[in-house]
Amino acid sequence: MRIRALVLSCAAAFVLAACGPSSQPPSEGGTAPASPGRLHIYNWSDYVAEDTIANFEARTGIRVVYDVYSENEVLEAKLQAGNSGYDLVFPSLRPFAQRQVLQGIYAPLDRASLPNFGNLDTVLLEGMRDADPDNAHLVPYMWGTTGLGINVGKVREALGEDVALDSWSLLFDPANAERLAACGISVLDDEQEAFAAALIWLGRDPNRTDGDELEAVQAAYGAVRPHIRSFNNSQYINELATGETCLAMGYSGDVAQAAARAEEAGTGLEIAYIIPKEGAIRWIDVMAIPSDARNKEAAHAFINYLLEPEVIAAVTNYVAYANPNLASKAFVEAEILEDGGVYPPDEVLAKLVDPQKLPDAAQQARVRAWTRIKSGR
Ligand code: SPD
Repeated sequence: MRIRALVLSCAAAFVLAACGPSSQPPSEGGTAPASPGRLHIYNWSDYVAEDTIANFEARTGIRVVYDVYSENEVLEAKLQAGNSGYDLVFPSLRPFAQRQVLQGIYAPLDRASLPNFGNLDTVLLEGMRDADPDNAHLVPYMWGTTGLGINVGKVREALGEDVALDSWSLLFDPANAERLAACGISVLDDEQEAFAAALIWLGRDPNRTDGDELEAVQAAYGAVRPHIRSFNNSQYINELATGETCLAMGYSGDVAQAAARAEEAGTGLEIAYIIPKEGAIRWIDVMAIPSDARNKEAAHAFINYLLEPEVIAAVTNYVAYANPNLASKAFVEAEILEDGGVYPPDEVLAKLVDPQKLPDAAQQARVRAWTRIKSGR
């Protein structure tokens, strides 16, 4: 996958326009009957290169059963129920993996089986230690941001040629949303991301819960809810690529993949990714081995394989997400390394916020409010 970076007129907004391949084959939410000698993996959809799994199988002889999901909550429900059948999973660090470590859901890593662990960025590892003391259970896989995917032509057609494509106002200003409704607006069905986007747009701290944040977020979405066509975490990739949606709250690499699919299909659509000037969430997804995994040895072998610089660089080149493997940078395509939507420059990094684990009651209140917001009540 080759990613081309275009910096928009606004200094804080970055665009990904891309050309290249597309989706992963496995079905979503499959069950995983445990089977010794096989490795059962449960990962986000659209999150490995086309040959990542096949190359591992060819090299090791281990058969991989690979299922995908598009919501942390789906993974968490399976892990908390126990006996998920999975040997390796990929939760987001905060609050999910952090909470799951506290719940004893993960086995400690056997560092002796991970000789490639030293390739990881020690600054990022240090920053994970409050969630996973001594980095004992979690290995960072990819990180990214949550911003806006934009069909540049259609948005300009609706809002004017000179519209600044640089702000959450494209979504939250009711006048904009009303004019974009006809070409299609989608929002992530992810309460953490949805709350953070609205609070950041309002100039507030997305991790605060002690004020009127619930009311403020409900009011922000209430004003634009009639103009939002759908809430989803993975269909928006194709919807952007085919022109069904013109504005999507989305994950950085997923929007780049939409741009790639549009270009590959010869649609002539320009799909851009922006990190809004007001700021955005920066998240980290990690690898972890459930305590009840049957094939921990193969899980370690797969993690160590993904820690190989050339292997993880190939994933980044394909999915357009940044990886935390410093040694891999030599193998990441220059266009991706230089793309501010994938590896944001310092002035943009300074505007990114790491989500924090919220107090339980506040978290539950957000989940309930999000359900109300989506239903339009
Ligand atoms: N297609 C891969 C998407 C990965 C997104 N993970 C981050 C979720 C943070 N809420």
